[in-house]
Amino acid sequence: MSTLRVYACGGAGINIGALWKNTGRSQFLSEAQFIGLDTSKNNQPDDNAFEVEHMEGARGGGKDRGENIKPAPDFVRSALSIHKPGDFNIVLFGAAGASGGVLGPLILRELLDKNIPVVAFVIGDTTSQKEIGNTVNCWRSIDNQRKSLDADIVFDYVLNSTYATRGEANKTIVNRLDLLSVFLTDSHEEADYQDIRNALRVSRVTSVAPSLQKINFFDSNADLKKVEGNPVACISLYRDRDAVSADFAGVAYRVTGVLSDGKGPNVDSLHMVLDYDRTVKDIISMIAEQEDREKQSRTRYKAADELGGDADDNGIVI
Ligand SMILES: Nc1nc2c(ncn2[C@@H]2O[C@H](COP(=O)(O)OP(=O)(O)OP(=O)(O)O)[C@@H](O)[C@H]2O)c(=O)[nH]1
Ligand SMILES: [Mg+2]
Repeated sequence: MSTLRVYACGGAGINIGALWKNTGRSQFLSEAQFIGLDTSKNNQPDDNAFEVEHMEGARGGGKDRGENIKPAPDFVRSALSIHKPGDFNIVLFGAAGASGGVLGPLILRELLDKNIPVVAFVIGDTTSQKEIGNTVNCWRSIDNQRKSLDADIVFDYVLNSTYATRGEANKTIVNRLDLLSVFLTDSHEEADYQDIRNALRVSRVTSVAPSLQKINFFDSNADLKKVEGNPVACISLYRDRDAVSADFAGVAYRVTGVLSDGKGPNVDSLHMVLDYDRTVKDIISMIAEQEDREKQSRTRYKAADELGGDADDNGIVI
């Protein structure tokens, strides 16, 4: 049976990693080994769900991506040498802070460089100017891994700002992680390790160019013909071997399998479909929004009014 490693980075990664481990419903969760990475000791996993490696001497990033950038690559390499990657890996991090948004892409870089199967789970936030800027720069950093390593990047992405509360966002995230874990295993009939591995690196086994590929899930109740965007690969798992069918005809790569006995959600079939490049287009719009906000901010926070008064050499007004 394959192994699953979860690298939970920064505050959001650690919070959500613990929430998933403590409340997730997937039977495949028991295969997962969690480890946290952070620059601060102020985010401990609830119920001590897993151990966290802390960057020595650091006291958090304070949403400044430059704060711990120098020691970050060595910190990541050292953590990976102690907490070895699994057969499959999930890197879970928030893009809007500093720590997760830097450590996450660095772990991706290390694993992709060694051709180790990995999925990024990214949590974005566009509430403040700093968060939108960090989210954009985190995505730029992820895309740079695609470019420099010539690798597909498979990811799931939840934008906090589209949910009314953090709790609601977290519920969606845990649900999607549960679904993801159903696919990151070699325990289903027919869909073996290399099948799943190749679905996560489609450019290595087909002629498509590497891209940032967002995961979408569909079950048998969904109208599969309504799949939007530009699907490039899919893994389809069926409850019944005779039900395997030609869903998603025309994608570059597909894997079919039969859901292992009684496991997975109570559906007739479950599909993980990778979209070729739609998220990049969304992020390009986000960059335009970011530039707009910066323009507004330059006017709004241009200069503060002065209070004046005759002061001595220390600036004290008597
Ligand atoms: N959905 C969700 N988002 C979270 C959670 N915790 C933090 N966030 C979001 O993640 C973003 C980044 O915060 P953190 O993950 O705490 O930041 P960090 O990666 O630790 O980085 P620094 O603390 O700046 O070094 C924030 O904008 C929050 O919106 C969480 O439990 N759930
Ligand atoms: Mg933090």
